[in-house]
Amino acid sequence: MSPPCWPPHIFILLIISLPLCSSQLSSSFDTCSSGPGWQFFPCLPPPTNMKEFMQIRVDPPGITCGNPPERFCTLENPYLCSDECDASSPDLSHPPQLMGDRERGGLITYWQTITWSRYPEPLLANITLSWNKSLEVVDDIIITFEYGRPTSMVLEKSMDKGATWQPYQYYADDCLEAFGMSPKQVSDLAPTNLTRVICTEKYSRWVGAKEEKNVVFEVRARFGVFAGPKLINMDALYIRMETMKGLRDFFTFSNLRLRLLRPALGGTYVQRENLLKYFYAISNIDVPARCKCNLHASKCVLRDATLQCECEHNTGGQDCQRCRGGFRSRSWRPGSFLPLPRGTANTCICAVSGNCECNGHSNRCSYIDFINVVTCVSCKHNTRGQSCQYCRLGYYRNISLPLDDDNTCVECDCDPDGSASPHCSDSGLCRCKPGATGRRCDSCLSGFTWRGGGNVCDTERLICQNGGTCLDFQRCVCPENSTGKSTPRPRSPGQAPRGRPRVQLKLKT
Ligand SMILES: *[C@@H]1O[C@H](CO)[C@@H](O)[C@H](O)[C@H]1NC(C)=O
Ligand SMILES: *[C@@H]1O[C@H](CO)[C@@H](O)[C@H](O)[C@H]1NC(C)=O
Ligand SMILES: *[C@@H]1O[C@H](CO)[C@@H](O)[C@H](O)[C@H]1NC(C)=O
Ligand SMILES: *[C@@H]1O[C@H](CO)[C@@H](O)[C@H](O)[C@H]1NC(C)=O
Ligand SMILES: *[C@@H]1O[C@H](CO)[C@@H](O)[C@H](O)[C@H]1NC(C)=O
Ligand SMILES: [Ca+2]
Repeated sequence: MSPPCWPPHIFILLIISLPLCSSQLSSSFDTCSSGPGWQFFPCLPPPTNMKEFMQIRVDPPGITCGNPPERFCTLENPYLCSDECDASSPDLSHPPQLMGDRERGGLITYWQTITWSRYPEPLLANITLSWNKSLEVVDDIIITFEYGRPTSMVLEKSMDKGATWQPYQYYADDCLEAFGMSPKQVSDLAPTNLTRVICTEKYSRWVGAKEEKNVVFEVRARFGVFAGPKLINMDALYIRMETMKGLRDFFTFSNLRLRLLRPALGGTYVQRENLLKYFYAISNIDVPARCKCNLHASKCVLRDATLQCECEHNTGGQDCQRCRGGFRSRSWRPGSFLPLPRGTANTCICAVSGNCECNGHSNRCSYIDFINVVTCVSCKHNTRGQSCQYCRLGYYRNISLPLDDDNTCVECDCDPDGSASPHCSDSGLCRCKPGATGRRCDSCLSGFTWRGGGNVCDTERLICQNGGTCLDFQRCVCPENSTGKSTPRPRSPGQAPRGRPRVQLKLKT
């Protein structure tokens, strides 16, 4: 079934083998949006390499090489400075988008900066990656440097689309010297201090440019602190995600920034006579993450060039961070992984907030989880239906009045003797017995008279007294000066219907 909804225990494993959700799920796991019980499964969009969607910005202006064209050499061949960067030549330019492109045919493409020719002024560069969407990292962020990794850099993140920033991890060949921090590794972290920001020396030392190109922000190892080194016990991680303050936020970001503070040196000091071999070059940035949808969506789509959760559970907003209109009878909550393994949807529940949901005929509604439907309850003014949009049986719509008018449903008022049913058509026509006619079936077709139980009078029983005569079994025609029981008065409006004086039936007794 689609859309795919990922059961929690394959939260990580998906990234390892990226199976198709639908074929991977056993039948006991259902999708978010269809089938009984859908609302109980944790809804998560699939993990994606978010480099496909990132906006890249580099600072300061002019940091990218090639304008004007420039020669450079590499740390492996420091005296063969014949390579050239030229922004105007497609083959020799190194623009920022080459950090996020898909490389084909083994050809490595990379962004490259100007060289450190202004030494000792520091060679600084910022790379800001923006998604304009809250994301949750699900595996290691890997930045691949060509020609050596920086000896000093900071990875920062923003959770509010760039308004505020915080450090995520420090990297230096000497943490104490560069940042005044003692060097740590993720393996030094315990469950209690997993969200601590550390400085690591693991990715900054010079070991030969070809061998170690990657700078990593370790996500898998952090998950492993709870789930075990092979991430077998993911339940433990989910429980922590729910219960440990700040843990889910730690893995959440909307922007990342790399602050490159000192390039690879290829040795212990800077060779002033050959500054053309110092620069930064990044060929790839992998950001495996998923849209943060607060466990209310199983899909995330690009809409108007912005990632957007396809919210379920009556939620809305880019991150499904609020209840949809009409569903605000209790405050919004994120979905929960607990209880394992199914989690809790924390669906938003309906509330009639104005006249629109129930057409003004009810101020109560009920949400039926099972079929994901909101229904108005106790429709007034003779209405019925999911939004009180129909007339009750025995009533019909007065189409010259708006649907939300109190008098929009008019009683059919079908004649009980002339009609085959008390219900009428949408236009108010009653269904007549043979011989009867009129909207209400309260008249006789010509050639027919009221008979049987409906007869008012007849000649045999001499019901018309004082010289009155029975006309058409319907009424007594009285002599001029005579009134009385058996000389019926014309009925008054609003009483029994016109045309057949029902009251006179009493006379038979
Ligand atoms: C990089 O960003 C930081 C933080 O906003 C700022 O202080 C610094 O000046 C920026 N560096 C460059 C080279 O733009
Ligand atoms: C960022 O996302 C918001 C919310 O979806 C949207 O309104 C805005 O236009 C987006 N901004 C950019 C620059 O794409
Ligand atoms: C985290 O806590 C553990 C155990 O309490 C401790 O050994 C370790 O040094 C701490 N790590 C950091 C980075 O503070
Ligand atoms: C329908 O509504 C109009 C406008 O109020 C009214 O004039 C008319 O009598 C109504 N018709 C019925 C059958 O009640
Ligand atoms: C009614 O009129 C008839 C003749 O026209 C008369 O015989 C009779 O007495 C009158 N009855 C009454 C109650 O006035
Ligand atoms: Ca590339």
